[in-house]
Amino acid sequence: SCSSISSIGASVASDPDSPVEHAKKAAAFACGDNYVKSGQKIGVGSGSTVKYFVQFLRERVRSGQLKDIQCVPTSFMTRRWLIEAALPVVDVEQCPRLDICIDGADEVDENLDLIKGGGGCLTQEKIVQSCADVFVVIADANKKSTALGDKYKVLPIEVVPVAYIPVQRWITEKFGGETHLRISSTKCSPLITDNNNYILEWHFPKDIPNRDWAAVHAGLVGLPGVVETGLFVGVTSAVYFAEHDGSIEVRK
Ligand code: ABF
Repeated sequence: SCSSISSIGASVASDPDSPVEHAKKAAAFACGDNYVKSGQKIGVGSGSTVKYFVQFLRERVRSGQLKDIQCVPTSFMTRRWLIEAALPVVDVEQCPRLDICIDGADEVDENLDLIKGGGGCLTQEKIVQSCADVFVVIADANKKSTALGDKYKVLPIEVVPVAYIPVQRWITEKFGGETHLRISSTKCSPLITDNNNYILEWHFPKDIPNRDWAAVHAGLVGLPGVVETGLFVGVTSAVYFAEHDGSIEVRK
């Protein structure tokens, strides 16, 4: 490998032998075996569960079971993982139509609506998902919730830097709740996304009218300076949940 990025691999949890990590790997491989075929153009999401999906792709390509795939990453780090795995990497400029996209999530409700963006890559994730005919999620079982917000608590929103203060004001005025700027892990500066923007964390009110997340998303992206939200509503075909007893629950 010619990688010079020392942190590759850092997003897989500290103990790769834990039951949870084994379950995440099993879910990623089961999902891959069910959905991925030779010749496909594949959107590859972000996060520690998707890292196992990259491992799946590498193993199946190396064994010759999977041929002629092309992969479109949803983040800088996923792109590095794909390159390190010697998998063919393209982008949506070359491949605006994808057969499938497989990604993680921070929260999955009973309608398979999602909150994403804990890793800050929500805009590219949304673009790649929107290019794909089929979108499937792989997630740890603890991401399941009955109502969005029960688990992850905040909605990540990508915003153009110059607008972050007015957008915070508009969100509170229109929708209530509280919004904070996501700070980088150094705690000295805002987190900068792959698109050179900021992330706002919206602690939204519990009483979203009719839980109409599509309307909330539309209202938010209508605010000047908002680039994208971590709401993925009505786009998920199936979720592969990694249960901690090692089994997999598939919801469609
Ligand atoms: C991406 O990675 C996200 O949208 C979500 O924030 C996160 C999930 O990561 P993990 O699989 O590590 O829980 O898919």
